[in-house]
Amino acid sequence: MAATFNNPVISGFNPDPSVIRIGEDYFLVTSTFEYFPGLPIYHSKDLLNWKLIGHGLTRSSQLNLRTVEPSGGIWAPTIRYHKGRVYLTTCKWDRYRPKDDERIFPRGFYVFTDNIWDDNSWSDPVYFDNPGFDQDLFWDDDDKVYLSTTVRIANRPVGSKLKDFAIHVSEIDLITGRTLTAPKVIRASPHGIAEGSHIIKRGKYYYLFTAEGGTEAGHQEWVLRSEVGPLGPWELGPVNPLWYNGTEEEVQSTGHADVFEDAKGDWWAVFLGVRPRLCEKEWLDSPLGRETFLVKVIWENDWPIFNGGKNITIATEGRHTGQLAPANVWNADLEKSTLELGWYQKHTPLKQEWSLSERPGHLRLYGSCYPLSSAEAPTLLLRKQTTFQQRFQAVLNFQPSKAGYEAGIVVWYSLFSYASIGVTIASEGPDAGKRVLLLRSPTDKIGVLTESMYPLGPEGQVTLAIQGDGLQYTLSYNEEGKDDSKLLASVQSKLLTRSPPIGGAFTGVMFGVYSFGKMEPVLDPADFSKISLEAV
Ligand code: 6LW
Repeated sequence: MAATFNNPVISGFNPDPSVIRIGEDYFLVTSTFEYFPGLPIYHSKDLLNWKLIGHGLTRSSQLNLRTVEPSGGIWAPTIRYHKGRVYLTTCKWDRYRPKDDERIFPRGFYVFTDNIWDDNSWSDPVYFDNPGFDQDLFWDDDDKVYLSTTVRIANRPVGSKLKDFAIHVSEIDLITGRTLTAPKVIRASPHGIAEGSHIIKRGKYYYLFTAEGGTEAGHQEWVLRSEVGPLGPWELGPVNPLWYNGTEEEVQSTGHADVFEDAKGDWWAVFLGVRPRLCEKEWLDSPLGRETFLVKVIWENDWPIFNGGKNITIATEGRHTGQLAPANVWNADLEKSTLELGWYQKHTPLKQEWSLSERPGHLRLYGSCYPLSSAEAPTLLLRKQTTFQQRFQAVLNFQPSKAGYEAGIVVWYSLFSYASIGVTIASEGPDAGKRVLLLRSPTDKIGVLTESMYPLGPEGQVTLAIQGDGLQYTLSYNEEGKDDSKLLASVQSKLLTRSPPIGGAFTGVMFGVYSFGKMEPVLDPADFSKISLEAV
């Protein structure tokens, strides 16, 4: 029997993967949308075990996300390696994609480094001239560079059956990003936007991979090839889509693939997929969002076959073995003076509002004036949920001296959708002036959260916990000196992961610690210790 491994190979919110090989090392990048830092880079030696090693966009000169809506910001990247230099291309939506607004369409850019291991070595952006999203760079044998990207067809004939958004290619001057040849449509699809383009060359053929049918239930991967070059002519493969995972399968919405050769000459593809939850015969969105999958690719008559021509399942056949089980527990390292990799902020922070050195062993937050529902960057540090059954916990030391000062933990989907438990001072009601626990949870109406208060002792630390089981999250707390932990609420995961009223739903659930004051900064530090994420 062929060796099998488990998909996804990178779990939790990690869509639109793109990969390169440098010698025997593989580097993979995924999308980050409204979160900062942007473009996580994962490293692997065996394609199965991936470790986060850094990010491509870590400075506000590279990525200044202000009030961009959910799922705006940084979209599908491509990573490529050419003559010792690594390139990352992407685009930044300053708003979420406005359906018909071409006035603020992004132009895309690349950053580069000669040392992928050093986060600080990535360049500032070099902008392209062509508008579009899902940028891809291809170097031909003569070193000409081609940019492909998805944008609306400029002069689409009225009544055309082809979708309006199509893959366009231009030759560009790489140094300046300037367009040298007018964007040419190389793939327009009759059944959905053509996007997620990646061009590669194998032997005498150029291959164009595209994602079509939208990135949800209809998501598919298509292939074309050309003997001439990136400008075509392109011929459609004999089997298209390459596969299609339907809406009743354990893995769904698969597509947006990047295909590559390993150090031994075998071929593979990474792409995104989701693992919806089946609950009483209803498929519910996965709280983990779009994750990174891997399958083997073989070639027949110079056409690729993914996964032996079979649909994608969690147990996947492939030659690789040696996949390690993911670590069960992650304990935040609070002894260092810098934050570990894997913490994200919503939007680019205006300034640093945390400290790991002021109180050793504690992550100290000085909350800003932005509440969690703010369109700006609140004082909120987030980590991706990585398995369905997972518990996020932290011990909070917080003595608020004023009503409106608050600190706590959150299970987060977007500024419209989250559940939090925090310590604050009640401004009204029976506990006015006293320290209380404040619970916020989503309601049937997206964007509207309910608040409820629970009495708390005047001082002492509180352990806060949020536990997910794939379908719901329970929020609980335990006051210092008390034996039992108290359950505060259960929140259905489907309430959390609904599409926001403005913006999109391309992301996944994260857990986080936060602090904020009501229209003023919090002068009392919120000290978090024993922060952990544990599979349960
Ligand atoms: C990605 C594009 C898409 O760039 O989703 O709906 C975007 N289309 O392919 C974000 O992942």
